[in-house]
Amino acid sequence: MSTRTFTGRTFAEALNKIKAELGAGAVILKSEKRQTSSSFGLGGRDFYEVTASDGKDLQALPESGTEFANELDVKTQEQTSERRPASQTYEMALLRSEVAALRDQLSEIVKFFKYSNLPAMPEPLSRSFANMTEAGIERELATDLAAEALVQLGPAQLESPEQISKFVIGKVSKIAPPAVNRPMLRTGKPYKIALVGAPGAGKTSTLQKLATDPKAYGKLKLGLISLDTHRLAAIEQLRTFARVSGLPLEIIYQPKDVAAALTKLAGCQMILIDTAGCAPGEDQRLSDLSEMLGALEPDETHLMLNSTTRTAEQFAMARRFQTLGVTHLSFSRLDESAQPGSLVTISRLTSKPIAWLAAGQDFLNRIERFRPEWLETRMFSTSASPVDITTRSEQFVPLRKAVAGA
Ligand SMILES: Nc1nc2c(ncn2[C@@H]2O[C@H](COP(=O)(O)OP(=O)(O)OP(=O)(O)O)[C@@H](O)[C@H]2O)c(=O)[nH]1
Ligand SMILES: [Mg+2]
Repeated sequence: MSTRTFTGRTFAEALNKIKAELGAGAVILKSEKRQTSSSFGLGGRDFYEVTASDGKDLQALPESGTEFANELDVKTQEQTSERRPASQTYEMALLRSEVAALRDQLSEIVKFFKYSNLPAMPEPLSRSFANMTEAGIERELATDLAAEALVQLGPAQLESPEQISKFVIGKVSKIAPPAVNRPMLRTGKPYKIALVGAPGAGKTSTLQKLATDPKAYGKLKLGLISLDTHRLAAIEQLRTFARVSGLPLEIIYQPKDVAAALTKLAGCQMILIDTAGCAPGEDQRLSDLSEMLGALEPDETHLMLNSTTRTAEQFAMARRFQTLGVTHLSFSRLDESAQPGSLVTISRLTSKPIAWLAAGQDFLNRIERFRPEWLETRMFSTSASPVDITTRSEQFVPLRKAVAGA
């Protein structure tokens, strides 16, 4: 590394000299404003003294101490792999833990500065930022999105709330993608969808909406399976629904009953599987369910989440159910949720696409596929009503019409 001091009448003049001599990769180490010595008691002239290096050995420094800490960590790990006296090994371990703590602190500091100093934003962008956070998008993500808009949109676009919301939704749809796969309808081998989740998450209601609404699976030849055999009331709830809607229902108590039930429902295009709610701490119930689902081999396993519960709780639930091979997230109670933006956070944290959104206790017109535009309406439109998630009124399947009124 070569270090030199440059002077100039202005800072820019000194900087130009540095660039010319040391190249664009130069690193400023120190700069001072000084005065030439006075002659005959008169004041001297101002000038700038700037010390810079060619930056060759300093590549890691501008990135903060994190890289230095990483490097030191690697080096200390390499050294401890050699045979060393116990006291040295202890010191190395101590040093490593201090480096790790330092690294954590540095990343917290960087985060603090990044997210507490919002860049100055044009008024429409700052309003969009407020809309995002009010709708439950985490503040850090909203800050990142606003900063990206600031850099990527032109001045005219930044004055247009519509252009900003399009930009934000474009980004959000990559972070929380809608489920794009459509069921493969094969003869003799029904497509199976299981709904899992905490007690009261909305599994059975959502299953009923999916089975009833023509925009969901209401037009398909459906069969139902219930694995929720712990409560008599749960069996009765689904039995009544199956009877009124004219759908075949199989209740499975043990994994060995799976094959027979699937044979009975072989003529269906799709089978919807209802499961028992598993609360935190009910590990046995979760592992029983895992065994049942292992035998059923669903094509999709949706984790049902109640959108009105706290994001941290939804995430804890997602972690708990990951052993069941969850493929999608579906949400209930969006009619009661003031912060639908939390969907984005959960989808991002779990890396799972969002499939269905349910909003309300009726079966018809209370379920729809997640689309990023839906979130756009909820976040940026002042007229969006929380209850009104669907607007289309397609013809209801006559066979299941009675259910809607039940
Ligand atoms: N407002 C509103 N209520 C809902 C929604 N989905 C479900 N509910 C209500 O929430 C309660 C629980 O719903 P269920 O569908 O029985 O929940 P579950 O996950 O099957 O519950 P368990 O079988 O006990 O684990 C019921 O009173 C439903 O009517 C929804 O989208 N909006
Ligand atoms: Mg249920």
